[in-house]
Order: sequence, then C-alpha cells, then structure tokens
Amino acid sequence: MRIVVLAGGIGGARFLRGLKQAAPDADVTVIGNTGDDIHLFGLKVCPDLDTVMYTLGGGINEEQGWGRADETFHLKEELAAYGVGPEWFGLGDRDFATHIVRTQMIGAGYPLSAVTEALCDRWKPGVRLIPMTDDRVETHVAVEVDGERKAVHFQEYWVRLRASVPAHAVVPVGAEQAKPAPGVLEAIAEADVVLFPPSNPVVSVGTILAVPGIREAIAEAGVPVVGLSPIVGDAPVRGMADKVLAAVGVESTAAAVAEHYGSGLLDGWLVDTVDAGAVERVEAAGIRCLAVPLMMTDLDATAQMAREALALAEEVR
Ligand code: GDP
Ligand code: FO1
Ligand code: CA
Repeated sequence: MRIVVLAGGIGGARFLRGLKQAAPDADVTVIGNTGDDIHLFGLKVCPDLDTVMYTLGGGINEEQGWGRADETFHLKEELAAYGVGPEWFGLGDRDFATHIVRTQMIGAGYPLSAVTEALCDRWKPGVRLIPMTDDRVETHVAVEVDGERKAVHFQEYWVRLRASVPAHAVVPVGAEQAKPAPGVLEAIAEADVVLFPPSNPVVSVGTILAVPGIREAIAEAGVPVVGLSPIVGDAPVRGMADKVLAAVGVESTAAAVAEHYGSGLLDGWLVDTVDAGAVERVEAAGIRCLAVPLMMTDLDATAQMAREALALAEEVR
C-alpha cells in the first residue's frame, strides 16, 4: 500500500512513528512543510523536515519533540559571546551540523529535495521524505506589538514572542510562486490513501496545501483522504494552533478544522472521544467522521490511531 502523509513537525512525526508500526510494509511518502524554514547565521534551518527525520531516525530529543538528543550549546554560547544572535533561537551543536551540510549542498547547487534525501541517507527514517517545494517559502504572521502592526517570521512569532501577541493573518510568503518538489505530485497520483496527521491545520498542512498543484492533485487522485484532529477538547494538544486558526477565522474545534479542510478535500475525519459531540456536525458537512482516542501517549496508542485512519480510508473508498 502506498500512503502519502502531509506532515508538519512534532504532530506529524509522532503520528508517522505510529503509522510505521501499524503498517510496516506500507510504502510511505511524507510531504514535509518548509514554511517554518529560517535562515540563521547564514545557514538554512528546516525545523519540520528535521523533526520528521530525527524522530523517525532515532535522533530526536524525545521530551522536547524537536532538536537532537544529548545536545550541547557551545556554538550558540560562542556566537553570543561575539554578540551574534538571535539568542532566542536554540540551535544546538549536533543540530548545527545538519544545517551546515544542508547549506553547503544548497550552495553547491543541489535542490532542497536532493539535500533532504542525502541527509536521510544517514538517518534512514524508513519513509521517503520530500519537502513540499524546493523553492523558498516562509510563513509570516501579521502581529500587533505595542499597538503597532507588523509581519514577523513564524519562528519569531512562535519562539521569540511565544504566540503571546495578537495574530491577525498568516501568510505563506512565496507559496504562490512555488512549485511542488520533484516527486510530490507523482507520489500523490500514485497513492492508495492520503493522510493528514494531527499536524497544525494552518502553518503545517495549510502551508503545504498552499503550494499550487498539491491541493488539486489530492482532490484529483480519487483516493481516500483521511485526517486526524490536532484539536482535542477545543484546544490544541500542544502549540499555537488555536491562535493561528483564529487568525484565519476558524474556531478551535475538531469540527471547525474538518469544515475548514472541507468535503472537497477530506473524505474522513477522526476526532478524539472527548469530541464525540462533533461527529454529527462533521458528517453534516459531508465528511465521514468517527470518534476514537487521539492522544499519542505512546507508540501503541499512536499505532492504533493510524489503524483507525487506515480503516476509515477503506470504509470511504
Ligand atoms: P509542529 O510543526 O511541531 O508544530 O508539529 P505539527 O504541525 O506536525 O503538529 C502540531 C499539532 O500536533 C498541534 O496542533 C497539536 O495539537 C498536535 N498534537 C500534538 N500531540 C498530539 C496528540 O497526542 N494528539 C493529537 N490529536 N494531536 C496532537
Ligand atoms: N522551538 C522553540 O520553542 N525554541 C527554540 O529555540 C527552537 C529551536 C529550534 C531549532 C531547530 C529546530 O529544528 C526546531 C526548533 N524549535 C524551537 C522548534 C520549532 O520552532 C517548531 O518545532 C516548529 O517550527 C513549530 O512548528
Ligand atoms: Ca512546524
């Protein structure tokens, strides 16, 4: 079975671990979000691609969910001693190596998709990881700081400002001009099922769908498209999905997220059992919906979520 997953960082990566346990023989292609990417110290950092690669490859900091295990921060300290920032972004020594290799290869002319493949030669994530695009896309957030409106990079909104300032709009800058990376449209066209893991619907899955051609390819593939809600009990399990959903005019509920994707895209939607009351509303929107446990507390619970998603895909096929 060929499965395509549109993934952000932590929510996507943890779900993928469960999917690999649930369907060990499946051929999984992950289309990764690159809207969170940021250039720092002359290096290209791809948080969501790295989170997927490290999580599936066994290098992730498990508690944090991003960055490397057994990390040290000497390089960051030395840069700070020179007064070179930003100090608000925590790049560790081990992680730095990834960004150096990536930037060096890009400088040598390799597209991000080829670089990602090369990095995965080391980590062997057991899935094919493709960035959504080789072109530069950066998510910016229109915020209000001290009464003044300005646009900041998504990482500045999330990491420096901790999403504590009002957000009025989320813009994937460059997405309109971006082309899907080689292999993206082909993987979708050849898929037996497309899954939306419980990733952020705005700044992860939404950004991937903003690359012209990807949404259309999914709709035209004629295969089941099943999503899992990242909103449980009217709040994100972690992160700022509620804030960025509000910025795009969507309420922070499992049902509203399903409606936001819409029946033109989604065939099936899983909500957590605490949101069983949402099932009727989602089905009224023309999307088959089930309530099952959706907390990724451990690998077995996550694998069970993946089984439920694949079973729902069979039901709506
Ligand atoms: P990010 O790029 O690191 O923010 O990760 P993703 O976009 O892939 O996923 C973020 C989303 O994962 C957040 O909106 C969380 O609510 C969701 N999430 C994290 N853990 C869980 C969980 O155990 N269950 C569910 N249903 N969602 C989760
Ligand atoms: N998240 C933080 O909250 N603080 C950090 O200092 C930070 C550094 C960082 C470095 C590399 C990387 O791959 C991810 C990093 N993240 C950090 C996580 C990142 O901001 C988020 O995972 C996502 O981009 C949010 O979707
Ligand atoms: Ca992300």
